[in-house]
Amino acid sequence: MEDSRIGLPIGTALDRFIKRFQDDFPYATGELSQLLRDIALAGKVVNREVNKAGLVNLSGSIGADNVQGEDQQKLDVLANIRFIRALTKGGEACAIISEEDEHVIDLHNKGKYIIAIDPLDGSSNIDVNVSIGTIFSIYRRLSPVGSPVTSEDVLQPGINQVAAGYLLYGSSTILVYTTGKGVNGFTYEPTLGEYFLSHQDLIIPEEGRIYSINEAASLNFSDALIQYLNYCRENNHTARYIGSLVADFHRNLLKGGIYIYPGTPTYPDGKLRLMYECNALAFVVEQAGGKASTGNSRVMEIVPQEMHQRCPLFIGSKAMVAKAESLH
Ligand code: AHM
Ligand code: MG
Repeated sequence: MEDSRIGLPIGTALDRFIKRFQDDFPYATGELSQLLRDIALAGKVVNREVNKAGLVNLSGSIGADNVQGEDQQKLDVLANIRFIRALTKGGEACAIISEEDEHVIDLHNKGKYIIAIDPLDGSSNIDVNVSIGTIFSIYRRLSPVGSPVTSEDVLQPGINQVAAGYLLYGSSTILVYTTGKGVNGFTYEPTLGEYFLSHQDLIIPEEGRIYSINEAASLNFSDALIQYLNYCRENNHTARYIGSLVADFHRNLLKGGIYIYPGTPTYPDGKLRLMYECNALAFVVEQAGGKASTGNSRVMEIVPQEMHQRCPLFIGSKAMVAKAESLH
């Protein structure tokens, strides 16, 4: 069995992997490791809820809108509760930004870390048994520990992330994350209740054939984007669009491809949220050798003005994103 760059083989339990990574940092106190464990644990709980949703009346809408004006699903709300509870308990996080909460959740404690999270992404796919996911970013706070959390702590650019990743609740459940030393994926084994290293040192193919975009919106696409999509069609590419960002991203990460959610004249910043959707996947893709762009500039360099800010996204194989960018 081949060893990963970190020196652990396929099948290594997540906990052992996290511990090994922590040992690489002589002064690490284990808080980041604990946060990753907390996210993994909440992921197990959400995985269980997602799997039984059709049986226990967890499908469907709760009949209210979230801060984005979007219809909240029961599982959106439940996943939000599960993750916030898990991130609050350990005391490592001092604040949480969630897609489901209008304001920053200030935990008023001595935690060092800020978490931005989309607890359940692609929620329009819940009721139809299509893959959905959780996306998370972790930042170190800038102001002194113990003082009130400031807007500078919260509104940090993606380049400041110390860890980021996602859980994909799909045909199997997988946790993929980076701490800035490559990307690794851990498949969940439900009968053992444990994640095991299954995808080590993930590298996205530099060139790919898959393009993922909601083409129904093409009447509002820029000339540059229409030109890029024509280029894809003329060059033997293939279209795949699930409508769950995590699932579309994960497929393209493994196979090579580009995911695009553009700005349009009506919605110049597109639909996706910078702080808990775009930045996390941008960190993962860059660590895997890929690229994440707004069409003009690097996603991770944007300094957020507000926590629910949106951002156009071109993400995936480096050559494909560069080609799309070159036409803009
Ligand atoms: P959500 O956070 O409300 O689930 O919205 C984000 C989702 C992404 O997962 C997906 O890629 C996109 O919205 C699909 O949007 P559209 O239906 O406009 O193509
Ligand atoms: Mg979302």
